[in-house]
Amino acid sequence: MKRESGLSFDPKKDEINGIPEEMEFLPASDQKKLEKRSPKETALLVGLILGAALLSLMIGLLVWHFHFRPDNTIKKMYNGYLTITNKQFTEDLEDFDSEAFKQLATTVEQTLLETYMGMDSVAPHYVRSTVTAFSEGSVIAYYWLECRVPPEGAAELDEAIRAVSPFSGKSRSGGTKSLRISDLVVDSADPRRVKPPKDHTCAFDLHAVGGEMNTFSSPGFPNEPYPANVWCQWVLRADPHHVIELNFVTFDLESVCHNDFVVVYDSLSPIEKREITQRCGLYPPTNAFKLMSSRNVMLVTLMTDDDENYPGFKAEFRQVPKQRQCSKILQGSGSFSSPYYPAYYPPRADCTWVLKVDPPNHIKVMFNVFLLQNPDENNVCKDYVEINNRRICGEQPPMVELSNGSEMTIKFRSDAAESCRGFSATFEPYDASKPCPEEFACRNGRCIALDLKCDAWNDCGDSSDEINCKCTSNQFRCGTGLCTSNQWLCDGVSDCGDKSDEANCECEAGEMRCANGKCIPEVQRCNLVNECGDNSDEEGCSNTDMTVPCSEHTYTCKDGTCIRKKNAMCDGTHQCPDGSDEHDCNCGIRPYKHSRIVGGMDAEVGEWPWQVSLHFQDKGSICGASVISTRWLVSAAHCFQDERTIRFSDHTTWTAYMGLHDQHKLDGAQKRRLKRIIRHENYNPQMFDNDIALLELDRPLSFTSVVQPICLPEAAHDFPIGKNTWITGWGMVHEDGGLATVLQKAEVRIIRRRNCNDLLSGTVTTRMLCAGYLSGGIDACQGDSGGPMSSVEENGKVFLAGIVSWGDGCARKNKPGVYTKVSKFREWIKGHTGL
Ligand code: 4AZ
Repeated sequence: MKRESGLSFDPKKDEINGIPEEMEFLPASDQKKLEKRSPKETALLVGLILGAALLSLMIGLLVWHFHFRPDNTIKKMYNGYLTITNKQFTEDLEDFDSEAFKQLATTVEQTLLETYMGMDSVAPHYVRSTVTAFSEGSVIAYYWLECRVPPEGAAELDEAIRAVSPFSGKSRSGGTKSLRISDLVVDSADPRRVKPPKDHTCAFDLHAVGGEMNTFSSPGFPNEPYPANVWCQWVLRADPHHVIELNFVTFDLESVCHNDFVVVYDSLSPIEKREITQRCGLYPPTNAFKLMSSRNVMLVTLMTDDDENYPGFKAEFRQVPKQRQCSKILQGSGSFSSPYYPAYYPPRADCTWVLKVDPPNHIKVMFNVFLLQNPDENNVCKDYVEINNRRICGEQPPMVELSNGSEMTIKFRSDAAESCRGFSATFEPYDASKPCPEEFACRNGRCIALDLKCDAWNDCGDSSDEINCKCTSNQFRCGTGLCTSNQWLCDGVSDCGDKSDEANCECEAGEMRCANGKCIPEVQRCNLVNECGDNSDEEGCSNTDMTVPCSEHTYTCKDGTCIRKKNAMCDGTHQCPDGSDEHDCNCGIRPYKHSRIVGGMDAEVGEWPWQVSLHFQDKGSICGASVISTRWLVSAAHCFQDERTIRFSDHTTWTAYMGLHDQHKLDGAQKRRLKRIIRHENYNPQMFDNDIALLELDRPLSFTSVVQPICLPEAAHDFPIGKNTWITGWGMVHEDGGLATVLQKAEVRIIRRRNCNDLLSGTVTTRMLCAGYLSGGIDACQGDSGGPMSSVEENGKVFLAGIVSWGDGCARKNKPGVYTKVSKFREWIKGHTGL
């Protein structure tokens, strides 16, 4: 190996007659003695002196080289695995203390050394490789590779190492033993994720037993938090021809993944290309994740930093026989799904389904759940379903696909990393000449009632029911050719889809026109918030001073100054000179992580931790409420309005349940009685105006992962028209249906009050908010009253925008739900509770 030290010593250079030029001779003190020395002796003496000088120079150089020379190289770690095709896996290769392990590891390490040292681009930087494990198939060897390289050469080395395929197809001889090697995968490793190969602390080898469930957990679980700065790993193994199913039963780590995290690999090498998932934070039992390996090994790693240690995790795993074939021919009708659904699909899945029905019928395929990995930055699907020559990935709402004949082929592929929940689908034959008997056939395969065609609502989901319609006199023709109701013109929401219903609108007094046609309050110009959506309200602003004269569009700080940014409270940035906009912000937090699945459906445990169920006597849940502090709830006044024989206003008749998910499991909830009910003094039982009440609890609550307070909006907090918010409750699931047992959630859009009043005969006051879908179908209903309308703000904090109040029936077309506008009651709440 050649090393450039920067200094060199060449004895031939600068010498005069074999003596270095810089060498001086001492003056002779005793001429006689000198004269007595023979020339031979003198030469010997000079030679000795010279030799000693040379030796000390060499030693000095060596000492400098190894101790003091600045090392300008960095350590680079790689990990990978390779397949040895001419060896058979034996059980003792699982044990790194066994002779078999040591012998084969030495041979593989020797082979790796020869290979890397044989590569010009790698050899100068190679330090060592270490085999860490073996697994079945024939034998897979997992290893670390360590290099040292100057920083500027690191990228080149990465490239060279990634490109290594020196073994493929070739036989290499390692002394007397020869290894036939194929399938080499290697990649650079994040230095933080590098556990020294010989570090066996917090390292576990677990082999699944029969079909039994095996458990393991993070150190200390559940009695104490996991330790700081640990690097733990669990090697999970199954018998041949099996795969591993891993389920995290409890999962509670720090919420910032950069600090503490768990990574699961479809390999025994912690190689990024084989990463199934990386997780941190807190997961509710309703969002537990079950992962599958593609072979009979899996690696789980836990890394923690030096602060904020959480309880950790408990996991279960078992072996399941490997699905030999996921490809199938299916006849008539039936269902199919991604492998192991609803567990996450395994990496490297490759399935083809051929569906056949009796001709002349065609095939209708309905995907009910569709959750695949998102496409990459170039919009290319990494995992996908291929149907009708299209590759579909990511998260999709329920969708229908139609065949062109009586046979159809559907493919599913997953890559080697990052799996997801998968999909589930059903199929059936249909008569292509009459795809929807007595109904309208949407282009996307849906069937809808005939009277929904050309009603200015996108009932199909793909707008195919609103194409080629004649717009009536109360309808507007969009740029897209669709018709929309005149009343949605200029309401700040693009109903047409191309904003043509929002162009050429007159703005009201005190409003400004954005470049995209939207109207916003003039005072929102230059407030550092992009209210227009196209940033035109924030362009050309010179005045960056946030303090302005107070108005209903400004935020008032504790010190009395006002700032332009309306929704400044708890938005995560300090704007008030006194910092008061970020005080008291311990609210609107959801400790649990939730899945991406949305829609009008079951909530997850802890998804709405401020939701309260109010039980009246033994009649069960009849109203909802929201937690706003350890002692106070907010609800609707009309829930506490006496009827002829029933005293709803009597606080002793009510029980409040917090942290409740399922009405059949009251035991797990925090149960409180009411000490006091404060109905708004101006509550109007005829008009439902001022429909708000405060409930004081008999005992304070404890905040947990399923019980948390929601943030109260300031008087000037703006929930803009068109914003999507969430409503939740155990109310009736249909207008004349039964109550829900599991908490339900639905997403509704805020509607302009003027438009809402047109639909609800002018009964919507300024203390009310309208929300819903005018096409109907999604709404709050009886039993949801008093419950929260939750608005998730930009920084993820959740604010109580409204309280479920009233409506004309439930989920009817053109009859949005009406909610108490909480911001109007901020001072009233403060006056009664001090909050
Ligand atoms: C109710 O009776 C009720 N569609 C609440 C909300 C709505 C309708 C009725 C809104 O409590």
